[in-house]
Amino acid sequence: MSLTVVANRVPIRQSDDGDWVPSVGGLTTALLPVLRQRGGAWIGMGEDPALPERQPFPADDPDFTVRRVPLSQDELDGYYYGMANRVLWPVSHYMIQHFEPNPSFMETYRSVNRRFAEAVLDEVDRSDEQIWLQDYHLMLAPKWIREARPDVTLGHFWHIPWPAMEVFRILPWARELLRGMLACDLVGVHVQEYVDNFLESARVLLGADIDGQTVHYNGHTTRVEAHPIGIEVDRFKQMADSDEVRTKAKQLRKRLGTEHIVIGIDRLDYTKGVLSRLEAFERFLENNPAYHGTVSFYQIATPSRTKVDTYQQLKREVDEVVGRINGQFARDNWVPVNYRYRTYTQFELCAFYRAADVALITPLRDGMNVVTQEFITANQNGVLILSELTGAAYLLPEAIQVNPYDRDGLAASIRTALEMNPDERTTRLNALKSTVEGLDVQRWARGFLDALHA
Ligand code: GDG
Repeated sequence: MSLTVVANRVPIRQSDDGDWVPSVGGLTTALLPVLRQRGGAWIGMGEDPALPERQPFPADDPDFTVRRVPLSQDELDGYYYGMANRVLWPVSHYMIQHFEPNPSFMETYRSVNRRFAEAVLDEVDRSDEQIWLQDYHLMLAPKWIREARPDVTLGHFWHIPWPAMEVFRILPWARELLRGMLACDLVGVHVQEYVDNFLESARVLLGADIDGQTVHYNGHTTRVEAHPIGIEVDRFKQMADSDEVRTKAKQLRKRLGTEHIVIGIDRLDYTKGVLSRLEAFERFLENNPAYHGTVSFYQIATPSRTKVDTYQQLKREVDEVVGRINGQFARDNWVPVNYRYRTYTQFELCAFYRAADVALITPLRDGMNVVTQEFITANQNGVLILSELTGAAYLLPEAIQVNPYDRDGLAASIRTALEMNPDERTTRLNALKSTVEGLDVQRWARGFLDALHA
């Protein structure tokens, strides 16, 4: 049975010598082997104008087709920068202060989703086809695909939180968006809380019948299931154990020169809690003078959605807080906060994971958060401080769990982590490692596709 994957982005990029090669990322790694084995297509918006509209892949002996849906600047502004980034993202993360309900965003989102649906219909010709859509960019496409092809199997995986019904209904187009999703046979989310929220949204907003985790609406049935995503565990293990990463980690520890290293690694996004984390570290320094000179906090913030005003504003605020903390606490031989606003390679990230004594992963909301899993896999004896407002928190009870809005609690947890005895560190980290091994991303993809087939 062939497979069509539909995602915002395509899974390939052009290498320096002009070949099309797989891009880096969990989703690509999980799904390319399936597509290569089964054949089919991957449809995405493909921002690179060099990519032909239909690119057989691999070029020399193709197994499947990469199909680009070319978007104009106006389409990109309305569908991606508008509806996806300024409407669906903030509302799903309960951050409605960033929500901009501009009707023209929704209008463009409709037409772009229709173009994705048309591309799917153009690629799909066999009736035993499975179609798997990804994420909040594509809520309406399922409905148009279903109308034209009642026979295909349609799945959708939602990578961010599905918010509580009372928050979801803030969207002026909540019902229309839900109806789009309910054209699917299977909707996947990371954890049971999001399943329950989705079911409640369908029940209250559309009057759908709910039977267990199945929604009956308008003559169609949709199952809603939790399929928590994982990472490429083996590859991260190998990277973390490589000589390159070991050496880099040692160099980093030497360069910082402090007894303890605390890290934070995120896309610079207001949902990731970078600002409140810095403020908690500041509180930790205020409350614990004995630790001055002994702890370095290394925060990597990867540039993200830089065209959106709120992200530019956040960057300015982070710059300011970092300056304030270092201005107040730094000494000639100690800089408390090392802040980097740039992108690193995965090898470099692994060196940070490996060098760290403590990872501070404190989003204000996060669907899952896979940086958590990368740290657990790459690190050898560190402590994880994890926000209880992440999907990951449901799966990882052995982390020190914190409320990211509780500055004092977060500051206190840093001290608890630094003072945890080695046995407890090891016991907790081993338990976390065994959970993360079970979440492997290949297994996630197989699990979802098997459920879709069932
Ligand atoms: C969405 C949901 C859910 C970061 N900086 C660099 C870099 N990264 C990589 C990390 C990690 C990934 O980006 C970020 O993953 P997250 O899970 O933290 O978050 P989102 O991007 O918001 O993803 C999230 C996820 O989908 C999967 O379903 O977990 O909840 O929001 O892999 O390592 N990678 C490289 N350089 C960097 O500088 N190479």
